[in-house]
Amino acid sequence: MSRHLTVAAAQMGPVQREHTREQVVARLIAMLRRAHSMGAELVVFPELALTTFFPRWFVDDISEADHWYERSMPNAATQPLFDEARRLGVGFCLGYAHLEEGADGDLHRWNVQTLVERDGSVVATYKKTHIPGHEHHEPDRPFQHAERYYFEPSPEGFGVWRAFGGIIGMMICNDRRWPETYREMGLQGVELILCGYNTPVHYVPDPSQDILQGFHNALVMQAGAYQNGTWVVGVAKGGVEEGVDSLGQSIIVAPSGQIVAQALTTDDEVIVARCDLDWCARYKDTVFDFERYRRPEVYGRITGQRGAVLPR
Ligand code: CDV
Repeated sequence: MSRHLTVAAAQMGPVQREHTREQVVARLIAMLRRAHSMGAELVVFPELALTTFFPRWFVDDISEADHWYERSMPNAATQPLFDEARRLGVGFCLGYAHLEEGADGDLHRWNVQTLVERDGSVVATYKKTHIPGHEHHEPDRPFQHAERYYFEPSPEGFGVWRAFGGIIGMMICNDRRWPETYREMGLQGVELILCGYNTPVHYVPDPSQDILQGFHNALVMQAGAYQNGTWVVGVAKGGVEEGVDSLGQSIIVAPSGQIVAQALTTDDEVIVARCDLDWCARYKDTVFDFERYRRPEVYGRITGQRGAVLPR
C-alpha cells in the first residue's frame, strides 16, 4: 500500500503594515478552503504569515515591536483558522513571530512554524535555526534585514515528527540554504520538509545575486530534496510589501529533485501536489543509502568547526 498525501503550498502576496491579524486570517482561511477543494490534506503557509516582514524596520526599543509577536497559539485572532481547518479535516503549517516568557522570566523572541494535524492537535512548533541579516541598525541600507536583532537562533536543532502518515520536518527561510538543515532531518528519515520564506529580491550585501534569487531558491530545495530522498514544500510571502519586492516562486519538490508544482504569481495562490511518501525510499534505499555509503568518520569538520580554516 503506498502512502499518498496531498499537500498545498498556500503562497501569500504582501501583508502591509496596516493589515490586521483578522484581515490576514480571513485570507488564510480563503486559501485553506481553496486548498481543501483541490484535495489538500495539509496546507503550508509562509514564514511570518500573520504580519508584514517587520525586521525591515529597526526600533531602538525592541519592546515597541512586541505587537508583531504572538504570545500564544492559537489565540483570539487565529482561532477561526484552527476551527475551520478542523471542520474541514485539513492540517496546516503556519509561520509567525512568537514572544515567549521563559521560566527565568526573560522574554524570548522566536521565528517559528507550528504544524497542526487534521484533528486540530498541535504536532510541533519549530524555531528558526539560521538567522540571517544583521544585529544593529544599518541606516545606509535601503531597507533593514534585522532578523538577528528581532530573533534568537533556536538551540533545539531539527526535529522530525510522525504525522500525516509520514515523517515530517520543518525549516524556515534561510535554513533552506544550508545543506546541514536537510541532512539533520535526512538522518532521522524525513519524508516531507515544510518551509515558509520571505526573500527580498534585492540582496543588499551583494546585488549581483538579485537576478539569481529564483534560481538559488529552487537550487537549494531541489538539491536538499534529492540528496536526502525527501519531498520539500517551499512557500513564499512574495510581492511588493511596504515597498520591498519579495520572491514568489513557491515550489513543491519530489525526492527526485524535480519540481512538481510551482506558483506563477506573487500573490495569494494555492498550488497542490499529490505526494507519494513511499517514493522517498527509491532514493533513501539506493544512491543515498546513508548506512551503506556515508563516511561520518571523515566528516568531523562539519560539527567540529564553524568557519573555514584555510591551509597554510
Ligand atoms: N527571511 C529570510 O531568512 N530571508 C533570507 C534573506 C535575507 C537572504 C533568505 O535566506 O531568503
